[in-house]
Amino acid sequence: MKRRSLLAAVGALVLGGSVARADIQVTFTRMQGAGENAGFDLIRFFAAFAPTSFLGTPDDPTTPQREGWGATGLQAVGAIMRVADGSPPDMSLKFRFTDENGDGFDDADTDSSTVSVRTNLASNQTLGTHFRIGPTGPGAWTPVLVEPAGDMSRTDPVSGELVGPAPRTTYAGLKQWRVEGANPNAPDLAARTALAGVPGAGALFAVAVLPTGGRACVEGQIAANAGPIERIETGFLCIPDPGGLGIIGLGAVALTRRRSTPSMTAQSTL
Ligand SMILES: [Ca+2]
Ligand SMILES: [Ca+2]
Ligand SMILES: [Ca+2]
Repeated sequence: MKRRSLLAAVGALVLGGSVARADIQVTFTRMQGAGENAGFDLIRFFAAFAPTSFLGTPDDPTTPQREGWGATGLQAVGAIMRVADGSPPDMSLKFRFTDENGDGFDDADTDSSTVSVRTNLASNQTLGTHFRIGPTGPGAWTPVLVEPAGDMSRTDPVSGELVGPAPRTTYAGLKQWRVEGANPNAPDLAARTALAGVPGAGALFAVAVLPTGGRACVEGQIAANAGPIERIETGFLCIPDPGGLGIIGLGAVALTRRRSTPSMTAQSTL
């Protein structure tokens, strides 16, 4: 089967809302960058589940069967993001660099904590590639793994000299990276929406910034604050497909339930 017909088939399934009982529906939008991101595209990944889905419906304790999980928000993601195979060889993900820990050396803002709003038009100028669910701050977004390591600069306390490679070096020319994290105290309530499955609806959890026309792939796991961990499967397609649905700038990502677990864990494992 050609890729394009595969994509069409998956798109039809997801839009039909019946992909193997996937409660979390992942969609993306693609926008042109401006300002610092001129010459780049921003692909935003969203996750959503309907209030009436198995995930969003509470369990009725008076019945023996489980009616639903009663999840209220998106909480955790563990995923790899990469630029699609077949991209031009020099194509890589673009990160935002600012000095976040005040040591005089730029850090890679891998959670976009230095951009206040991540979904408005203005953020097209400033966002870098990142993963994040919900707000940052104490008890909020907590990445437990960022790979490659070294997104934050370290300096010698005596000499003030940089210890190890600079984040600007480590995060230059990256074609693939990985994050696992959760928002234990502030799940993103935007994920529970009647618009689940509509491109751009729900909670933003990842952004890929890459040269105009590039394609990004995200694969891994995602979970709400109750119910099973679900699997993100864009690996065999990557998006947006320039010859397929991606050409209109909107699309849907296939997502299927992989296994049932009684409760969310803060640290999902790939
Ligand atoms: Ca019940
Ligand atoms: Ca720094
Ligand atoms: Ca940051």
